[in-house]
Amino acid sequence: SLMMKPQVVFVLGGPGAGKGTQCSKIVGKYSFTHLSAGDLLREERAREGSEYGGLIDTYIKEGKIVPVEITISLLKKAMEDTMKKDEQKFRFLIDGFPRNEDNLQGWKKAMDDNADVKFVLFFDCSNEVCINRCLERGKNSGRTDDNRESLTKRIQTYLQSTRPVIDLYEKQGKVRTVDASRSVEEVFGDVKAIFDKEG
Ligand code: UP5
Ligand code: MG
Repeated sequence: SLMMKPQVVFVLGGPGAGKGTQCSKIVGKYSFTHLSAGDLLREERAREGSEYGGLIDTYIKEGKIVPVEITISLLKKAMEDTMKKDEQKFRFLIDGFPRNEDNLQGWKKAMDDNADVKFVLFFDCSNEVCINRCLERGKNSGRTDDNRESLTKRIQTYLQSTRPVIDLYEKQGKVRTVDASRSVEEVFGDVKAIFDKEG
């Protein structure tokens, strides 16, 4: 087919590091489509008739990582739908994925031949700043995991399962790290420099 092969930037970082915030800003300036794996899972949880709603709900509250078959099917469908509507839209920011070895294997199996991962944008932020941002947001986010109990688990999962994924990409020279503990505009300054350079 004449469709372009999807180009992907994975966006990783702890809970509340600012992945979603920065992705919105990137989309405003560069031609990317933002797909947040967490948002897609929350939508699927809310969808009437979803057979995974209950499972997703439990995993999110527990800060655990949902089995990759579910996440990949949502990501794949979102990418396909985007490209079907507008074939110029083949560049994606995939936010909050891959988070563990299972995610990595699932991506390899389903997507390695179907998409190119250009680099991994890593928002580096201390656990303390991450927790405080999420607690602050939790005052009115309605997210079931923006509370101390869930946050402790989210941080634990991040350190145990997601950091090793970032380390793996680091060894391949694929990680672009940004100090995410600064203001939104300062962080975006570094992000712009990366996207201007990578094209
Ligand atoms: N904020 C942002 N940037 C700031 C800055 N520079 N200075 C001050 N404040 C800043 O930001 C968080 C809050 O901080 C906001 O209030 C923002 O205004 C402020 P946000 O941009 O939302 O950060 P983000 O990194 O996107 O935080 P998020 O909570 O979304 O990260 P998580 O990775 O925890 O959440 P996600 O939605 O990706 O995943 C949720 C759960 O879904 C996971 O725990 C897991 O259970 C499940 N999941 C899977 O199982 N598999 C997946 O593949 C993905 C998710
Ligand atoms: Mg987010």
